[in-house]
Formats: sequence, structure tokens, C-alpha cells
Amino acid sequence: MAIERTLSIIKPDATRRNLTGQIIARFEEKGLRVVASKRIKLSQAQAEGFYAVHKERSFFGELVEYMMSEPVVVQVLEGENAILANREIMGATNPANADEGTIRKDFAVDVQENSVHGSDAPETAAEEIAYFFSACEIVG
Ligand code: RTP
Ligand code: MG
Repeated sequence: MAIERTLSIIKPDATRRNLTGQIIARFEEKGLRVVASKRIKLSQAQAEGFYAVHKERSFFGELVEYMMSEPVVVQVLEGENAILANREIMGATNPANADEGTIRKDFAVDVQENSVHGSDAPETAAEEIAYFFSACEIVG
């Protein structure tokens, strides 16, 4: 088992509905530790840059507008196999397909307003963590 770090974002639909604490509790209950955290409002440039991989997708403009619409909470989560563990805690992108007991099943509004983001691989986790945090802001 490897100790990993992953980037989590509590998305605007969740901060708007005051679900931040309940979502963080899901991570902590499953053994992930919050080692960096900040609440920010994304600029258009920050949102477009973060989701640049999706820029050709039909939903890109809507996704960027949504991510800028309310504050988000960006966090680094640390733990055993944290990247995959977090994806399991989140559930499928579309809440209609998410397993019982996952964050998206319990809290997501729809496929876009799906409450959380989590990095999908070691390379993207490293890039996404560096996108929001400097080394001295992460305290393990
Ligand atoms: P994320 O990157 O946010 O953790 O989500 P994911 O890997 O499960 O999903 P991804 O395919 O990377 O899509 C990124 C985000 O774009 C929005 N989305 N909207 N309207 C749509 O069909 C659609 N599909 C995706 C969601 O907010 C999704 O999390
Ligand atoms: Mg993704």
C-alpha cells in the first residue's frame, strides 16, 4: 500500500448548500487526512485552466461558469491509495450511476453539479495539487 496525495475540490453546488463539513467527514471516516485546505472563488482563468483537458467538450463553457458561480474548497487529501480511495468515496460522475453511500449518490444535483472533484491518476494529482498549493501550504 502506498501513501498518496490527491487533490479534492468541494464544488459550488455543495458549498452553496452548506455541505462542506459533511463531505469532509466522509473523507476522514474512510481514513483520508486533510493536509491542505482553502476556500476560494475561482476566476475564469483558474477554472478554464483547471479543466483545460475538457476544452473541446460541449459542456466546457457551462462547466467553467458553474465552477466560478460560488466558492469552492480545494484540499489535499493524504492516505493509503488516496487517489483511488477518494474516487470510490466520491462515486460515479453521474449521480444516477453512483453507488449507495457515495458522496455523489447522496449529495450531487446532476452530472455537472456533482459536489466533488478528485484527481484521477498520480500524474494529474501532482499537477492539480501544484495548481492550487505551494509546498509550504501542505502540512502532512
Ligand atoms: P472530476 O474531474 O470533476 O472529478 O469528475 P470526473 O472525473 O468524474 O468527470 P470528468 O469526465 O473529468 O468531467 C469533469 C466534470 O465535468 C462535468 N461534466 N458535465 N454535462 C455533462 O455531461 C458533464 N460531464 C461531465 C462534471 O462536473 C464533471 O465532474
Ligand atoms: Mg475528471
